[in-house]
Amino acid sequence: MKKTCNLAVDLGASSGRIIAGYTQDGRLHLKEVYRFENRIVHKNNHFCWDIGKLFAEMKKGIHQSREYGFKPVSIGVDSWAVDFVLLDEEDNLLTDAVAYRDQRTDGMMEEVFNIIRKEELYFETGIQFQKFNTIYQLYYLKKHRPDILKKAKTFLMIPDYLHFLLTGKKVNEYTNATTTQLVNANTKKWDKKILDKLEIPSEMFQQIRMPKSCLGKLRPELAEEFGFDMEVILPATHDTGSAVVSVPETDDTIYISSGTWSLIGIETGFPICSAKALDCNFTNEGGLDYRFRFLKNIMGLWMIQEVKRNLNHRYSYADFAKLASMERHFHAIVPVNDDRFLKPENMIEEIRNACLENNQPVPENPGQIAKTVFESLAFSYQQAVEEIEQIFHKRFRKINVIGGGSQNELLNQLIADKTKKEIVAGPVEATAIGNIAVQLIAQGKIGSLDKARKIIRNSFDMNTYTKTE
Ligand code: ADP
Ligand code: LRH
Repeated sequence: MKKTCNLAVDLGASSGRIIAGYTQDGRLHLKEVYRFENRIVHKNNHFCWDIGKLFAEMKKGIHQSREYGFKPVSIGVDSWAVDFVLLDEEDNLLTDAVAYRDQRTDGMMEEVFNIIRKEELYFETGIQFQKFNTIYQLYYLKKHRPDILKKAKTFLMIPDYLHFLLTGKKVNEYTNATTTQLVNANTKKWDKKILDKLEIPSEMFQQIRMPKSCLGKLRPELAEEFGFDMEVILPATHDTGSAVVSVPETDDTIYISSGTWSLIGIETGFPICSAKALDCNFTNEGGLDYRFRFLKNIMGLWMIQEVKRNLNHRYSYADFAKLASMERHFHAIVPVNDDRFLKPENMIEEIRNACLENNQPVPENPGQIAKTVFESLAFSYQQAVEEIEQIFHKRFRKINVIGGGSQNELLNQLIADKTKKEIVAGPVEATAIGNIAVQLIAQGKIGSLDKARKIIRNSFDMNTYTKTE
């Protein structure tokens, strides 16, 4: 007999995975049924995501879950934030899924500030300033492709579009919608005032729906193709929103969701839009049960992903951590959050140039390059921790590192050494776990977020690191 499960489709910028989750003996269990590489492709003069491939891979994963002996009862999709597609009146794609690293938004943020004051934008939305936020992507279209905006009838973010392909229902999920910088932090609705000022048509935005909402069953033709039907339930479709669901303790703990990006912050009950928060560029992203993720983006392991690519994938991530740990006496720090590292031609050269310009030793071999990346990230985390503690007038005892990057033992140790805090590493698949937990809450199989966090705490191994003497 097949085993009942919930499916999480977790689309990261570096890989997509379809993970089956089920509870047994009071614990949550996971089985990765399918994983594929995700990357940015060059298309029509822009860097894009291959949205057709993402859907095809997701379908493969669903088929694969049956091969593993599962009977999925529900599914939910999450992905990286800010990116979107527009549909015409016949629901055909009007745009490619242009990726946030594309240069089309260069200069757009400054132009938007000429129309809406930066402070006003922050106090309305609570969202940090990143040049690739959806608001600046849409402003680019308004300026340079008004023909597209004119034809657009529907705005859907990446998981919204995949949910639409699964069900035929068009909605904008709340947690991801907040990352557009177009949702009012107080009303939790699309901010019509901002949209009107920027002359972005507000009619193309859909109803904002909360995580845990059920979108209904699969389109009949898909149910037929799969040979079974299931519910589509909205998780926190922003991957970071799902990941933070998996942070078991939130009171005296700072989290770092460590993947392509490092998202460092805490969970709050309300948005904090103080002058200091603005000054340090912290964001207030919408979360489950109207909680907020007060955090900032740090360039993250994207840097090592690019180094790996530049070296033709000769080394694995585990190799980089090992080679770097052998470079005990090499130390160099680069300002990881500089835009120069967002999409450089060659990451290794960019890191070396930054070292030269900042009077740092220049890394010569893969171990030294990796050491520079990890040490620079740890340094940036330490700065962010200090900012958080200043903003909250409070000292936090622990840091919980979650996501793929939590497997990097060297980085975990560097964070412990720099911040002098206890580091708890895991779970690795925090995002998929959070996605599945929300489906289980929606189905009444887990009572609440707090209960889900307790179950997660008891279900997955976590490693602890403290400062070396
Ligand atoms: P995303 O969801 O953004 O694609 P992940 O959470 O999957 O990111 O994390 C990917 C990162 O995890 C990689 O860039 C890599 O640095 C790190 N990673 C993955 N496997 C290992 C490993 N075995 N050892 C150390 N680091 C790892
Ligand atoms: C991490 C993430 C992050 C966003 C970025 C675009 O995957 O969703 O929270 O800022 O991608």
